[in-house]
Formats: sequence, C-alpha cells, structure tokens
Amino acid sequence: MASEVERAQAAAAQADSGAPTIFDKIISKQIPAQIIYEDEDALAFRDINPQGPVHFLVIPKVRNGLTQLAKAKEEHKPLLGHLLYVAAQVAKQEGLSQGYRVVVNDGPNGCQSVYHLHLHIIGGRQMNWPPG
Ligand code: DGP
Repeated sequence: MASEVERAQAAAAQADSGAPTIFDKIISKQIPAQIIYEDEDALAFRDINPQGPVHFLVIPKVRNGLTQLAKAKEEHKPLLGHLLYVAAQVAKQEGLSQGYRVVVNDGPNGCQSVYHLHLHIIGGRQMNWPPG
C-alpha cells in the first residue's frame, strides 16, 4: 500500500488537471461521508483516516480554482476566512475545549493528496511539535 508521501507525490501530477476529486463526490453526496456541518459555502465531514479521536475536514463547496492554498487569490479572501470560522465553530460543536490543531497540507512537500483545498482539524489528544 502506498505511503502518504507516495500518494501525495502521485496526486501532485494531477493537481492542475481540473479533474473532479473525491471531495466533489462527497459534496454531491454521490459517496457517503459523515457530514457534521454544512452551509451554502462550506462542508465539514470526518476524515476517513483519523489522526486523533476527532479529525474532520472543512472544504469549500465550490473549488473555484482553490485546488490548494498556494493558489489563493484576492477574490478567495472571504471564503478563506469563512472556512477558518467554520473550523472553529465545528471544533466547539465537537467539544474540543482543550484545543486542537488546524493543518493545511499544500503541494507535494506538504503531503497534499487531494487537490481541493481543505483544512484538517485534529483534536481530542495532546499534540506534539514539530510535526513530521
Ligand atoms: P491531504 O493529504 O491533506 O490532501 O488530506 C486528504 C485527506 O482526505 C486525508 O486525510 C484522507 C481524507 N480522505 C480521502 N478520501 C476520503 C474519503 O473518501 N472520505 C473521507 N471522509 N475522507 C477522505
């Protein structure tokens, strides 16, 4: 089975293809996911490979060029703020009162494997620093 790094390297080759990602299928409910928050612009659902007792992703419903954070443009600023706000609200809803980690993996060196911008919110355990 491919490691996370191998998956990320392979995904980078497709990054700019504009092809639908697995998250598009989650947004359109073609494939199931444990959705824990939804509004007009954002969706939060549990990560399939959780790295802590709580691990969810926050994504924009419309990618609009935001395959990764590095592609952010001026026009994306309100959406980027909204995603962070949603992350904080859902973390509260999930009971993460002692804190949590917010991660954006960007590009191959960042170990990004899905090219649809997403925030990881991981909590429910003590985190360490530095990350791997
Ligand atoms: P990243 O490596 O930062 O691109 O993170 C992608 C995350 O997406 C990874 O932690 C696993 C998660 N993921 C991939 N496919 C699915 C899926 O089909 N369902 C759910 N719930 N999560 C997925």
